[in-house]
Amino acid sequence: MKKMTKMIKALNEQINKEIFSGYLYLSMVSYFEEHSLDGFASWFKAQAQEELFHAMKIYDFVHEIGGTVVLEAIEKPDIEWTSPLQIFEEGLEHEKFITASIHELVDLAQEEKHYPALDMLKWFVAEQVEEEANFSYHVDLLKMSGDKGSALLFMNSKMAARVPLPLSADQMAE
Ligand code: OFO
Repeated sequence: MKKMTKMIKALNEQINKEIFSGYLYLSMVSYFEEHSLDGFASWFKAQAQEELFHAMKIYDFVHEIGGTVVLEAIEKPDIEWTSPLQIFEEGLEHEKFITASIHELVDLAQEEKHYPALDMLKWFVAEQVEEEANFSYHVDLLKMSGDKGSALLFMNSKMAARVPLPLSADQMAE
């Protein structure tokens, strides 16, 4: 195995967190599927995919800088959800946690004078602003709509505009 510097170790931990994010959002998809909120389910499937893309961005970067990717076990996400609002609130909290983690990586890259990592992480700093804004916006909408009734159904139809890339064999065949 190649050398595991502090920076590479921390990037490996971030890969794990990004994959966990995807896992968490897939767990949320399940709630929406069970409640026939297909638009929300579609939005969260796309979100879960985006998290895998985030993980792969770091995964590829670690290899580019001559490091080793060491994949660890992914934590089990929560599976008990009570409402769309609670889900978005949990999502927002999770994104704040990820933002803090990205900022710690930036601090480390600065300390270590790891300029390539600093450059790569700029993308994530901007992305986290978007991630938090996205969840926060939906928390606000759900609070305004009362998290149920026709407003929720209207929101569900709007959420359907965000679709994942083909995920299942059925979709691939379409
Ligand atoms: Fe990877 O941004 Fe969300 O978690």
